[in-house]
Amino acid sequence: MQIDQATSTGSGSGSATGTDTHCPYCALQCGMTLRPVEGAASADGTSAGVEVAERPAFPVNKGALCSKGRTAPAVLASHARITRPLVRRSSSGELEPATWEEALDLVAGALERTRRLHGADAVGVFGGGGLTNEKAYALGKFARLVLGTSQIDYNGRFCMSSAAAAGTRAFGLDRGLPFPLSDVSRTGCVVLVGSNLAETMPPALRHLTELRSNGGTLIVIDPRRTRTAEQADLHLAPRPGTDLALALGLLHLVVAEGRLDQDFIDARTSGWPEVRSAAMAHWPELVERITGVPVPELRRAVQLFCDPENAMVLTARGPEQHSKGTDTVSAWINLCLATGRAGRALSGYGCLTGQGNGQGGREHGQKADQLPGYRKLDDPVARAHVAQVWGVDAAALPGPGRSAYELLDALGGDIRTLLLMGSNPAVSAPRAGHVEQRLRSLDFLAVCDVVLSESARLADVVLPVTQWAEETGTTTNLEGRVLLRRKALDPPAEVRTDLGVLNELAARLGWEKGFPVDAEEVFEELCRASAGGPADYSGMTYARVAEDDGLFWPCPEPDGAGTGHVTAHPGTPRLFLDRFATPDGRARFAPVAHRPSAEEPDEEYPLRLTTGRVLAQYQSGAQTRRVDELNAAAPGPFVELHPRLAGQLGAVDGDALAVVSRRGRAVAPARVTRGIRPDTVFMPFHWYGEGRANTLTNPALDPASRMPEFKVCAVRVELAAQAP
Ligand SMILES: Nc1nc2c(c(=O)[nH]1)N[C@H]1C(S)=C(S)[C@@H](COP(=O)(O)OP(=O)(O)OC[C@H]3O[C@@H](n4cnc5c(=O)[nH]c(N)nc54)[C@H](O)[C@@H]3O)O[C@H]1N2
Ligand SMILES: Nc1nc2c(c(=O)[nH]1)N[C@H]1C(S)=C(S)[C@@H](COP(=O)(O)OP(=O)(O)OC[C@H]3O[C@@H](n4cnc5c(=O)[nH]c(N)nc54)[C@H](O)[C@@H]3O)O[C@H]1N2
Ligand code: SF4
Ligand SMILES: [Mo]
Repeated sequence: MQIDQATSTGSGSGSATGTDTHCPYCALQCGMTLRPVEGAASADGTSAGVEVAERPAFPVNKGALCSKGRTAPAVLASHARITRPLVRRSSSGELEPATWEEALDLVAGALERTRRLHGADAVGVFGGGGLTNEKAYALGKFARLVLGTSQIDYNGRFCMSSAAAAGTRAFGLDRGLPFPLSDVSRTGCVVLVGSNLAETMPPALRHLTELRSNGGTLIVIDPRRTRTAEQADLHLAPRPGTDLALALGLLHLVVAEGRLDQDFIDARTSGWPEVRSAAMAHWPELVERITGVPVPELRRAVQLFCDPENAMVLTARGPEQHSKGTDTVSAWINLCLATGRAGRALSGYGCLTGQGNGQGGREHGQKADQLPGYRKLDDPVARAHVAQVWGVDAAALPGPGRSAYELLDALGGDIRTLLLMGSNPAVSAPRAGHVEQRLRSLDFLAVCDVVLSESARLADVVLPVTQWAEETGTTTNLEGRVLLRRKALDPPAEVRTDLGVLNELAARLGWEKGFPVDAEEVFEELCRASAGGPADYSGMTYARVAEDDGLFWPCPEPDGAGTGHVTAHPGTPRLFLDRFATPDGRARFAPVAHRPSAEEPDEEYPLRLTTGRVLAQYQSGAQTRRVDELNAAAPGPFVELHPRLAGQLGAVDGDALAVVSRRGRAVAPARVTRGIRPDTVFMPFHWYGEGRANTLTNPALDPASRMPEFKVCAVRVELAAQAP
């Protein structure tokens, strides 16, 4: 395998050879350098012949990496992955190796047949927020043009969609962080709502450590005393699903204690009077009763948040993955607006996006209601613009389709064939037992993946694709910073790129042109398609993105471009400093009130289950469960519970616990800790099998974002077996 030489941008990797690139996993998109190791790829398939070295010049992580990023090359090795197409021939019923010709013909044939027999909307497409911008763009274009289907959505719906909906509602624009992450260390107070950053983005922790050494304070809001909460000046531990009431209670105190920034409210917002009334209805004692957070702690939080000149609220999946996630984020934004902590340097609201391209993946058209450039699919102007870039009539573009869970729920019903690229819903979707059944009931399932995931195992055809280090492409990190991932080594011979797969399928379905294999060519088209949209990339090129540690969108083409006399747009690290992106430039308060979760505890199911992550596993575990070092650190699922609850069950650490919800039953060992509320249990969702957390979760959807309620459902817990 060949290492591309001399691609370093002077990042100070300390190595003459090596390729500067970015981690394949989370939204931090840590910079790293890939270097060849002696002897290149090993004959037994356990090494791909590269190792990760630090890249200290990249500002987001400054060389630091977590164990997942450091060990990512292990998944490049051939024994961890699929290296040949697989097809399920009816004669054997098993997945067997096949040629690309056979595999692609089968997929194209199934897509064509389903369209002919059942109509274009009987074909579904499911994408992922880990796909590069180019792939997300090409997948959306493939669905709308080649397949003509409206039925496309992606796993980002399960991720930050509630924050996106609330951000758009308030600011007219949704970009995870409206400022560079490094600003966090220079504000006065950071409120982290339901983020376990110490495990989910470890290198980001240094910005919080710096904040505190600069005299700032950290408030963490999490039902568990996580590693992140341990760093905090104040930890509030509400019941899962009560953040909306908590935020309203804090706003109530802000009003009651005369902490409003009336000048900011008057000058830069609209809609305050209704929100004020909603807050006044959430007095502290009521909020204590709903959330379980004592009134003195609420008062202390208001003090820490309001005393300094600047402050920030950052939300992650804790408050967002609820059937009221959008309103909950709105409540936190309301708090920022009422105190003037928005639209100013070093103050503001931000969402910590999740997946490697969680931001870009939601901008370029794989979402059910969206066209490239973060445009709306039902906006006639957007349709006309994108149709012109694609060389078709706007009337040819289908309308908006179903959201992720609704799409998965329709499999085997009116959706007969599915193309799955970049997600593993058999593990990660809510009510996963049902979703797995739906996947099995399809006429045809085609999966593009790098490994044989649990979802790929259900497929009729599996197409093996290249990984991060074997291909070039851009991602947009949690700050809205567009980055170039560079190809560092050649893939195994029989593996193709996702872009290559779409190109071949399109050609078989009559589209010889329009689906280039070259990522840079796709990026150029994506930039044109995004021109004038909210997420405008039109002033970007690969060369520009590769310089200066990336470019923040919006980055439009300057006026008079092409004349040779204009300066390129510098990108936009900080948004909203002069005006918000609403028609009148004002941020909009959203009148929201607390409501219960879709499923509250009762006699039969007396406890709340919440779910989340551990440091050493990533998402459905499809990739990280193939890395020995990570499995040693996080070998399997567990049920975290308080000693008091364990005592009631007669359980000790390591005993097998059965967690039962209205959807099903999961079994995993007990992990007893004082760091969790006694009325709540926690399970990580990285595993398949009897410990699969998503067997239990509730697919109740948020009305605005269509986000499922991953973070709370009612369960009972039983002792299944004592530890040997
Ligand atoms: N190690 C690792 N890192 C990852 C990932 C991974 O799978 N593994 N995935 C990446 C992705 S895609 C994402 S989206 C991010 C997610 O990053 P985070 O949002 O930090 O991760 P989670 O563990 O899902 O949830 C965070 C915390 O929310 C708390 N929580 C649960 N219910 C509630 C509630 O009702 N209210 C509040 N306030 N808190 C609650 C949980 O106890 C948990 O500690 O991580 C990214 N980074
Ligand atoms: N209970 C519970 N469930 C959750 C959550 C939770 O907090 N609790 N969080 C939700 C969130 S935030 C998220 S983001 C989802 C994520 O859940 P998934 O969508 O399942 O995410 P991954 O496990 O990252 O799956 C990505 C798949 O695509 C493959 N892949 C990686 N890169 C590429 C590529 O470039 N091309 C192709 N074709 N394939 C690729 C990987 O091998 C893997 O099989 O889970 C959600 N599910
Ligand atoms: S924090 Fe995220 S981007 Fe950084 S090394 Fe870990 S997984 Fe990769
Ligand atoms: Mo996510």
